[in-house]
Amino acid sequence: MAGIRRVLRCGGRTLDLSAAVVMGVLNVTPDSFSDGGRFTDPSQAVEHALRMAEEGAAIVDVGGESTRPGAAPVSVAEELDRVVPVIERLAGRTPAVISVDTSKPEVMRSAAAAGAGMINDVRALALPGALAAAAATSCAVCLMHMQGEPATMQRGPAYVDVVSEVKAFLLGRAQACRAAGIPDERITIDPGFGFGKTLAHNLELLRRLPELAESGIPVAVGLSRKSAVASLTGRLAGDRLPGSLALAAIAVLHGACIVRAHDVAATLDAIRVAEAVRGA
Ligand code: 8Y7
Repeated sequence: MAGIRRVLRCGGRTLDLSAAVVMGVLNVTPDSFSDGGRFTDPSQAVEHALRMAEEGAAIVDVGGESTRPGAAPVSVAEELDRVVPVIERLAGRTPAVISVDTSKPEVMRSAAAAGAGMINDVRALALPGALAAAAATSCAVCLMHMQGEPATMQRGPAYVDVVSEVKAFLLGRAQACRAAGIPDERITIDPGFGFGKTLAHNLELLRRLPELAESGIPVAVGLSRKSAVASLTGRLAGDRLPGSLALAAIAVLHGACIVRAHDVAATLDAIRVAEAVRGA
């Protein structure tokens, strides 16, 4: 894993990625599919975020737009209304980096002004104005791959070689970020498990994750409670933790250094085990 960058600049904070970290999921949507971590009341959302930070989350990812397959789009006003009050109340109350899960330039700007240090975009800053909006902040960015759009992405996703296509897309977006003035120290990439991918695609991406990691750009993954876990274990939504932990451990063993997860303490344990096996 030589050549892996070890720091990430997130606004005023610098994250040390020499050991993998957890990004805790905070959904402030009324319709997110996985029940745990869904909060519509801002003070409850803040409490949950602080709890995740106490459990060891280095990042808390605040999302106001559901990207579940088939989810309805959310207006800019509605999304701002959901995430900004939470970010404002969290800022200064936690050492964790506050991430905003959004694709909208207006939300990126307002979230950064409210104290966010990271922008997590499932559309990899591809919406008009998003690249410039992110560049104008000092936030880190997480560029995620998705084939299609949430409403239709699980209808027959297809690739010739899923790993090389995802990798080429992400490296292209990283290059677009650099061209827009976002330095390497602020860029991370994510293959987007479950976003326009069959179970076979997800498994191949996980098996060949070292090919993404060898780019030298820090790799983030989100596998927590996803349908891949249900497919592999036959479990219902509330019973996906063991499968999620196994996938998190494998991802870290294969070079991931940010793990987006709902269950922070348990995921950190899995990461520590995987880090020990991987070696320094
Ligand atoms: C991911 C994500 C979701 C992921 C990154 C869910 C917002 C679906 N998944 N962001 N967001 N990576 N970077 O299951 O895999 O949480 S939403």
